[in-house]
Amino acid sequence: MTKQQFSTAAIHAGEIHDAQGAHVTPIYQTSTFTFTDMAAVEAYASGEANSYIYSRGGNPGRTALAEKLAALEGFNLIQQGEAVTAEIFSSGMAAISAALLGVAQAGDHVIAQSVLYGSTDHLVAELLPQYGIGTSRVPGLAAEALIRELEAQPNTTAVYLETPANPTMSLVDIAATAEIAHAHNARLIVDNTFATPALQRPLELGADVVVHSTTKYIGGHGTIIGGAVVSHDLTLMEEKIVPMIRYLGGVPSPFDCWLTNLGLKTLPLRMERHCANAMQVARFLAEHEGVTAVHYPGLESFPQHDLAKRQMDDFGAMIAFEVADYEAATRLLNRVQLCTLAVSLGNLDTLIEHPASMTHSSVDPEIRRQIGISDGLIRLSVGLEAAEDIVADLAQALTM
Ligand code: LCS
Repeated sequence: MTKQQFSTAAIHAGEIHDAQGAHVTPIYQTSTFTFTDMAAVEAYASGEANSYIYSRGGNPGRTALAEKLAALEGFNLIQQGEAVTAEIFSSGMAAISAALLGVAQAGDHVIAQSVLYGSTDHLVAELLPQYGIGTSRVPGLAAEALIRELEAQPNTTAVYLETPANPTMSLVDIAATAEIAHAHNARLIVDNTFATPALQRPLELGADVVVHSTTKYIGGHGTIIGGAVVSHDLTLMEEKIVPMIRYLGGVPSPFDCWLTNLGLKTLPLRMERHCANAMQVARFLAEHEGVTAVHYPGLESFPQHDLAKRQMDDFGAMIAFEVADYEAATRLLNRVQLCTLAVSLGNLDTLIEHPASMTHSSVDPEIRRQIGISDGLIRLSVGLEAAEDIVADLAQALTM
């Protein structure tokens, strides 16, 4: 694959050019769709005509976005003749819960890595067990420990991971984990929100299902909440994932799909600048005496830098770094001016936050300490401003 072909797919895949000649996929702001007569109803009911009937089940703009995202996540697989499909949800959490409930039912077991986005952590630790799905955690999904846990829990149907993980940036080897999961009849689900398909395509590395919070880089502009499930297991998609949106109803609005589709077109271009800026910011932080550690996969000092080079095309724009303690973090976060103190990530603007009090406040403090979310940990989503301006803002905020 070339970057040019990927960019072309981002712009053109899935686009609707309708009967009126609209150049850009229109917004189909309608809850229901009309049938001309009973013959059209019969054609729909028999599966002969694949028409839209009601926007919870499907909407053309949602289909367009799903096709574009599937074209990118499955870029090389599709070129090799495989089919990849996607379903778009009203939030990343709706997509993640659909994927997990689609792959694991009551009596089954899910194994997840220990570092996860706070709400995913809550879903795995608290909610799934309430519905009869057992869950356990294996730090980093380290191969030997994962195999032991799979043998101890033979009813495991899903292994779940984020890489890079929110917020510590720790990585998991997708190909190696897929192989182990498959050898134990479990599926691998990967949250690809931080990397995006522009930098990492887990399906090509052996994952069965990719999930996204499209709220982040895919939407790209901080205007929507959305999610997606993507897979080359068409039976799983049709029989397990599609019913989750149809019957649980986590449906995105036509306008949100339209905004997300528009954002996704520039993903490859944005990620180039995001990554270049992040590298400059990470190098600055690594040399600053007020910073005790920098966790960025692009730095040679990052313990999993080789893995990052192997499974990612570039290193992304999320950086975690540490200052001495809560007081030092508070000083920095009160002083930033260009960087905005806010949760979420992947926007055009640089966002900065304190995981222990914000995104990961729901994680038990003792577990937070064990998995590396210290009170001095700060998470930065490096935006598209001039890198020099981001560095200058952090430099003034870090002054003692
Ligand atoms: N997966 C990851 C890796 C995330 O970072 C988030 C949200 C989600 C899933 C959930 O997606 P949502 O339902 O919000 O679309 N992460 C957030 C964060 O770090 N700050 O605010 C939200």
